Amino acid sequence: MNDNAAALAQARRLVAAARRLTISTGAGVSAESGIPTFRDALTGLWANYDPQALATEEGFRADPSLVWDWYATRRERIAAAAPNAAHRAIARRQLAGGADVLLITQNVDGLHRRALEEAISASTSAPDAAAITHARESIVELHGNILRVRCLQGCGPPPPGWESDSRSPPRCERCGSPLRPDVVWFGELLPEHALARAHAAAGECDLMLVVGTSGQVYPAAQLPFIARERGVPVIAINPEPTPIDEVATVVLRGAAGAMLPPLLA
Ligand code: BV8
Repeated sequence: MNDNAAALAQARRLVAAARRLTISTGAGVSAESGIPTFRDALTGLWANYDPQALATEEGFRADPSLVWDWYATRRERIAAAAPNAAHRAIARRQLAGGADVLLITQNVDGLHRRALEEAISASTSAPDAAAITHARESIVELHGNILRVRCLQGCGPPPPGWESDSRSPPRCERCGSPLRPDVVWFGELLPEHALARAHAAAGECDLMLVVGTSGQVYPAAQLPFIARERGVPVIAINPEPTPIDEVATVVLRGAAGAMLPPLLA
């Protein structure tokens, strides 16, 4: 048996034995949907900009139209994209019962939610309403969601909608400030509730699956280390080596879309 086949067999045994499975995903899970990861070379206009400079409040205040346009371009790509085999394998697992699944994602593209809704609609075994509600509530978007906006001044709740085709930020109807993407920028605190749920998931799971993340961005990158310190097995899936391999019980060297369907079937 080659290394990956042996690793997959070991990982499948761990998944079969798990009762509280936490899955932590990064941009690599959306790569096969055509959504560029952060470390991919940014194409076109963005080739000259560092996402860690654009994805900041300072970057937005310095040039609101440039940053708003970057997010508008990303929203357009996401609208044209579809969940891939990795998202679908996770969504099926969320509905399958057996292990309780908590999905913690760094991704802001909403593709896990779309995959879950598609799995619910396509499900022939009609999961019961409680399982569907539980699955929908078990997706934690650590860094927000690019499809939502909020007032830059935070004067009130996010508006229900906005002119999405504007190439510069629309204004808040209450206070006139620019609207901003409802995502967590570098240098900003994560939503307290989301971070608390992620830490609880790492502290209570009996297996952690980490997929498609370079493990560079904190505090998300901390999660597998928290699990490992508790003696909980960690499975890492990535075509490239990352710091997470240091704490992984099993490393599946490959694409999420290829590895997750056989692992989670
Ligand atoms: C915070 C939303 C308190 C916006 C994002 C020094 C040391 C440690 C930490 C810090 C430090 N200085 C500053 C910090 C804190 C900072 C941080 O971690 N910086 C890093 C860069 C060092 N963190 C923060 O600011 C966080 N807030 O800590 O508040 C604080 C404040 C100030 C100072 C200290 C503390 C907020 C972080 C959230 C930022 N917002 N997104 C937007 O999207 O526009 S982050 C964004 O980038 C993503 O959400 C994601 O988190 C990250 C990208 O990481 P990945 O998802 O891993 O993607 P990446 O491209 O890196 O890698 C893709 C991987 O996929 C690769 O490994 C590749 O091999 C693999 N892959 C490719 N194809 C596939 C695949 N895998 C599987 N299948 C495939 N097909």
